[in-house]
Amino acid sequence: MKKKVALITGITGQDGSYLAKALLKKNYEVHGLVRRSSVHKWQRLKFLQIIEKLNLVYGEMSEKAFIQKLIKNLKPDVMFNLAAQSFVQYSFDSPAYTNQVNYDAVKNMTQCIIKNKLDTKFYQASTSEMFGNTNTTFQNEKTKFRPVSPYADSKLKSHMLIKNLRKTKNFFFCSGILFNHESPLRGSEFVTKKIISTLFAIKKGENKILELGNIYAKRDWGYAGDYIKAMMLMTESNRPEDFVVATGKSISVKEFIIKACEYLNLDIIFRGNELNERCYLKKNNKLIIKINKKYFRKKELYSLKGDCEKIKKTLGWRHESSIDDLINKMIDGEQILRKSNFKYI
Ligand code: NAP
Ligand code: F7E
Repeated sequence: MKKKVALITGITGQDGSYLAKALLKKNYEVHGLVRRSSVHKWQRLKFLQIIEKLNLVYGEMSEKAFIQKLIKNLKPDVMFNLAAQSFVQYSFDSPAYTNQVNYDAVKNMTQCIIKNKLDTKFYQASTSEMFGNTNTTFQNEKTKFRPVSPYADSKLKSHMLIKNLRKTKNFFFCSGILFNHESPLRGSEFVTKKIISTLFAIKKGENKILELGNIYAKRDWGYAGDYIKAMMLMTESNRPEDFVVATGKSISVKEFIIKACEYLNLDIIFRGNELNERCYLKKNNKLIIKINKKYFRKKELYSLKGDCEKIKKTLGWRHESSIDDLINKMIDGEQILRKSNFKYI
């Protein structure tokens, strides 16, 4: 039987690499777009031992003609658009670039599918950031969007484009509104990875201080492996729809730290408040965490908690890993990554 062809943009990222592995396991022919850089940044693909099984092509998301030619020639059965300038904080300083990668490229790709009447199922990586600061405890597909960052603005534009094109043009375009999902392969600037890798180093006796911004922000953190399954279910379905993907539980950055320290057996105490809040090891009063203004955002999204009843009922998806499982996986993963000499540079 002919293999199904999948195209992943952002294949070198956290989600792209796990998704590529999962699709290969399902016997897909997997193609991936990678951008050129002066050093290869394919560490995740190497770590997952899948590089040789992939068809990788160099390209830049903002090159309209190139991207359209790639899709037109390959005619993938399914396409996962995961490439993005995905770091919220960076988007405040680079809004135009963020919009180019996160929105203009989506316009170009969907235009190509429509113009060439392709049967390609198109998955768009939407995000809980689009909700912004809502006044609802839980956010679902019906919640009003109030984005607070250029990243969220760009993603919301793509989300609405996908919704409108699905309605008016009748193509298989869908979006997953994914809440934060993490893993040992999470990018090093995101808060969970930053916390786990620094605390792990401190546990190993390294002399490090973790510097953070707003530790009272709350997020609904899930395990990336579970969220990849949701993306696949959405594209395997017969009907294109948008779905919220979340765990339904939310904790603060500070609570995440406390849980990680429990798992690492680090006995800690917090003292002080606001910019002077600090965290010490109880046994020797050693400072291990302090607040640094530079990690605060121009506008903060204070709290998110997802209601994913729709995907549970419609596609039977549910998360398997709890927040505690996620933290355990990230800490155990840190050990494995260190042993295999995994580095992001
Ligand atoms: P990630 O680790 O930051 O990966 C982003 C990917 O996009 C990388 O492969 C990156 O390439 C690629 N990319 C960025 N700019 C590009 C450009 N101009 N041209 C070509 N490729 C480019 O992100 P992730 O966490 O896997 O997230 C995947 C997608 O889901 C993103 O669209 C993100 O916005 C969205 N999302 C993520 C979460 C989450 O919690 N993880 C939640 C909701 C939505 P390099 O490796 O070369 O940098
Ligand atoms: O921040 C606070 C920060 O950068 C989480 C992306 O995948 O998920 C991610 O976006 C929270 C924020 O993730 C630091 O202010 C405190 O409130 O890990 P983050 P994010 O901004 O939620 C969404 C769903 C996406 O779509 C995005 O692509 O933690 N925080 N101190 C900090 N954050 C960072 N990065 N660094 C700190 O030192």
